[in-house]
Amino acid sequence: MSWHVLGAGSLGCLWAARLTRAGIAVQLILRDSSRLASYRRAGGLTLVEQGQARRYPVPGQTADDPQPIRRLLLACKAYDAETAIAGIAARLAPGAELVLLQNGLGSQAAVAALVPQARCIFASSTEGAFRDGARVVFAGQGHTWLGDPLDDRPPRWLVDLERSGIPHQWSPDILGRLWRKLALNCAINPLSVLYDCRNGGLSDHPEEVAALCTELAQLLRTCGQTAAALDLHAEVQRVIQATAANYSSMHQDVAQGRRTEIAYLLGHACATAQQHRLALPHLEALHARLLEYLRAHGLPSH
Ligand code: NAD
Ligand code: KPL
Repeated sequence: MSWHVLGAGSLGCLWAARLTRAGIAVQLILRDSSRLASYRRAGGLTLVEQGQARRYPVPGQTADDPQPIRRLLLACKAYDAETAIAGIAARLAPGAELVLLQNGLGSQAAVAALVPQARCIFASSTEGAFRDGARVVFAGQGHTWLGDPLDDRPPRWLVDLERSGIPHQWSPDILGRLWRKLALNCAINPLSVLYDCRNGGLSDHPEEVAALCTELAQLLRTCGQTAAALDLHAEVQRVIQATAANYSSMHQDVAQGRRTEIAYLLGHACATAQQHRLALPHLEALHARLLEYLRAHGLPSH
């Protein structure tokens, strides 16, 4: 059975290349016919691993292709997810399964509501890849957790990921994982943007980080995510040390003038707190400062 991968960006190409070289059929869905034409002219996608570039002639198509979709990896940004799914919803075969690779929270529920006929599997990944012109560079080994909040039975196609050497694990608590990652991102990424520093630079702002962790842990517990709240501050400090030399993904987006996923990270945290009538003054102030910063830099604040 063929996989469809929607989004020929960093993670989409990384998955498509590994599935293809394991002999698994993949179709890459590109945004429009002009992108499809240039993709075909290039002879497929190019993945760079350990300095070695290799081309994979993965077949491409656009959303209006008539081929039914049974297994889809949604590999776009969180803010594009709903529109992207709406564009292919009519092609989903009965029993179709979707893997939602978006960071943060909010887009997965919105997508699932659009396609109630499909099984939506949520993913949280620590793999790292970036685009370098037309090529995609596999920059950091990592792991992907997959899970379905409505059905904890693992899908049979996990064998495809094993065959493809995609490090993964089925998680019975994928929402807990996504919340924990969201909390880490909320404690680190916005401050790294506002102080324009590498993650290690946050060691100079220990009180601010600690106050955010206290509020984020409170939010997680209020949402019933008690395990995700455990030792959050200690993990944030550990991640700051371990990634001290790196710029956070949000910092990289802002530095390169790209739209951020703020609405699905800090925006989602603040909106959820409001739904629970939970006052989180440090988190709200951080959100307001970040929105203002993005506006001042001409970037979308949603
Ligand atoms: P990306 O911007 O590199 O790729 C997204 C691709 O989707 C782009 O090529 C875009 O044109 C395409 N796209 C958007 N809407 C489309 C549509 N309607 N039809 C067809 N194509 C469409 O993004 P990415 O870095 O691969 O990130 C994807 C998600 O994975 C994000 O939520 C990100 O936070 C998360 N993530 C990324 C990494 C990483 O290292 N890149 C790591 C962990 C998590
Ligand atoms: O995931 C991250 C990111 O930069 O998006 C880390 C390294 C955990 C920092 O929040």
